[in-house]
Amino acid sequence: MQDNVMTLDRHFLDQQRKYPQARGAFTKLLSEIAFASKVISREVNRAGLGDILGRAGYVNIQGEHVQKLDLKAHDMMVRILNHLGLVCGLVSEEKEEFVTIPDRYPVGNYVVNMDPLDGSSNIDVNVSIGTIFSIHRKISDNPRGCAQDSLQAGFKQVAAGYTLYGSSTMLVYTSGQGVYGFTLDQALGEFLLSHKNITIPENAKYYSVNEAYSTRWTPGLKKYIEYAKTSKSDGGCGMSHRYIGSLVADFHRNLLKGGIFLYPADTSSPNGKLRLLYEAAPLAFVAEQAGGKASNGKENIMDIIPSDIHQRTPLFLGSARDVDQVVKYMAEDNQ
Ligand code: AFP
Repeated sequence: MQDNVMTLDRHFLDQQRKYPQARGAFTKLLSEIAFASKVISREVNRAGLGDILGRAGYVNIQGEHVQKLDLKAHDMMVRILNHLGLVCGLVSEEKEEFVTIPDRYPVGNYVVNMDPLDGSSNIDVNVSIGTIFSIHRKISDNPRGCAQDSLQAGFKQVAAGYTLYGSSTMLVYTSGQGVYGFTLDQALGEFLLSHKNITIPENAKYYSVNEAYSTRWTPGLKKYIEYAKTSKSDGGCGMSHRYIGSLVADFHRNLLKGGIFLYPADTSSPNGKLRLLYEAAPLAFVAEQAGGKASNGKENIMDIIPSDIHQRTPLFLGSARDVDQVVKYMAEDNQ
């Protein structure tokens, strides 16, 4: 193997060596999240075999109950995190309450907020989906953690990232020292460094929004989208529109190519659709570390102090200049 091939674990070790006081707990946690992603990736790749192996909600030929893939992804994550002794609890899109680690396992000083399989309505049609994760340090006095540990502002995250299950499986993460992307080599079963120090292009090439909802938008947002279509600021003839409807995939494209992702509030969803703790905040951390920005239209996503573990937020995310621009247009709505 070439000397410059960097596996994820080797990268984590190199990063850890920069901090002599580090004891490796955090590195181990990231490494196990990566392992869980590999397991989920394998399941996602088998998703098309649903009709042959048994559909979710039915019993398969071995007589086992077939779980929906998003619940399965949740269970895989939880099973892996339970054993580590590094995490005291977690918030998952799949569970209403803060999930504590069973008493029979030791606990540690981290909490994980996650969407185990985001974009799950895309699974049946073979469209890219992803896992999103965010890690905080425990702050409560409760030795086994509680919701307070998850309800921290985005700027308190110690690491965040996502795994995209697309034409290849890619893990992208930040721990506040830049953004790194690793592509899964299926034959080796290893994530290999493929994208070092990712920076988001300054000007957005794409705008990503569900335009079907445009009649419910505010005047300021409508004006921004017109601007996006016609802006010649980049010497071009306006931005192109790309929308998959799978947040990780839409964000990942925009991160690499330059773009802005918008999921605004509208007249029927006054707080938007996306979740602050395990969708908006982790991607905001990645975007900021890549030189981009994230806003709810008024406030920086990273500064919002959550009050509910499943809190929703409007989200404007991507190239800095364009996030600033949409915020400026939307300020007109408040005048
Ligand atoms: P599903 O998990 O129901 O597929 O929702 C995906 C998602 O949470 C996010 O990944 C997308 O960006 C967004 O919803 C798409 O929502 P719309 O279908 O309303 O555009």
